[in-house]
Amino acid sequence: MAQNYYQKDVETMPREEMKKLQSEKLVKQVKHVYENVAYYRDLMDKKGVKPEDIKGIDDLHKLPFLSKADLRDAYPYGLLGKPLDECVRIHSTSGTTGKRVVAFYTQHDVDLWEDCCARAIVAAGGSNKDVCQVAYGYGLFTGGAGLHGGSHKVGCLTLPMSSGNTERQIQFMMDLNASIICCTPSYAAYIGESLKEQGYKPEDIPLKAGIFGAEPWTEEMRQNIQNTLGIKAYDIYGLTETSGPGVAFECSEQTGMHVNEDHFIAEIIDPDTGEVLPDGTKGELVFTALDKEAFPLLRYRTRDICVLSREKCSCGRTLVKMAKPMGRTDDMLIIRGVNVFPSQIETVLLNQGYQPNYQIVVDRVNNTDTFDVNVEMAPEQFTDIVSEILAREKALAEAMKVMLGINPSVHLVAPKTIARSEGKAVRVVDKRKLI
Ligand code: DLL
Repeated sequence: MAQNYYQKDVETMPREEMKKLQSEKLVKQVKHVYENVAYYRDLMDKKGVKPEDIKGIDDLHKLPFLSKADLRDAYPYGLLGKPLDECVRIHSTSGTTGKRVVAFYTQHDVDLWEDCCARAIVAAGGSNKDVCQVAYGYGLFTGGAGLHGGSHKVGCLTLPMSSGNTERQIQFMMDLNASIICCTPSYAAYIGESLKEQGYKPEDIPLKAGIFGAEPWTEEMRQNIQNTLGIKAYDIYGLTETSGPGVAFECSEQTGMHVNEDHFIAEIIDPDTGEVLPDGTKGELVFTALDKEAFPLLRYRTRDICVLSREKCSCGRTLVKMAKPMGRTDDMLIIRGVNVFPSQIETVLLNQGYQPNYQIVVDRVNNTDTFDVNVEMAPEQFTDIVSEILAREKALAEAMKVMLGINPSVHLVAPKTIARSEGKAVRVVDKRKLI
């Protein structure tokens, strides 16, 4: 397959050259941060590190980490690297946990961020011949603005739909021949479901590709979306703290996301000790932003659990690849002493022919954890025969037991009874107040 790049020189840059570029940028960025961000200067001083100690990326490990707690401490202006009159934009995290993060951007920051999103769109086959439907939320959330900007840069005809109003999404998609859609994977699955209900077959749908991210999704979910919409589904990763989507993006190989290493250095660390782990080892993902001016985070701990790989990619990009995040250091549920990731439940459901419409409800009764999984039946799976429902619930619970090591109570519920999400799906309701 012919490969398309948005910025070929950096996307295919030889490793040694990339290391040199990163080193040069890091030295400059550390100086910028030390001189302009008092909060981080204090952290460096406490660790006894001076900007002169950082001579290149081999010295990166000497720098202190920055965490979400620091962002909270410094809220809202404490990490600003530029005066407010040089900033042109604010975005904020939808916050998977805790208090919102507020991020600032100069025009230069917006520009580079949009380049990163443009790389993702081009890698998914996008060009100025495409109509790109942006169905991530617009507003404080970074999804809409990021992909919108990227779509403009590529020259796509941009449909700024924002999320929600599924009927209108479908009408515009069909009438205006949208060929690329950008939204959360759960919303893509929902749009697919709605199209199917309206009698559309994959071959009737003009889409050819989707760029999905902002929440965990499994390979099974990818297959599911690809089949219902008749598209190639590409993953995209990012977080508000690092500008938004586009820190990493998938190419035609669909085996992990290339990190835009000219702008971000990725590290994997042991979340308990902070020790840097070698490529191929699972740990917490840490990013250093090399070019960000207004909100220039160094060694930011994402809490995402991930693996990096430097295996050669058939797309020709030399950028390191990150696997799909495998959970978070903080979203992992511990139920009756067992670690449970929502993605494991999703894998079981999709393997057993269910849609990924489910909700995990955890509670504590008489000092014992309860663990319920409500699973929606698709219309064609629906039955009201009690013995049939009980047998299916039992089969699902057994499959989850094999995957997790503990037994949930599975409840099959009628089609369309679990609230749909236009943004990130609420997969877990944890009623145990453990903290
Ligand atoms: O979710 C930015 C984004 C928008 C990414 C659109 C991709 C597409 P936040 O709201 O700050 O930013 O949430 C960031 O979401 O630390 C991950 O835990 C999770 N996340 C983001 N992308 C993915 C992905 C946006 N592709 C947090 N797979 C991150 C799994 C993801 N998790």
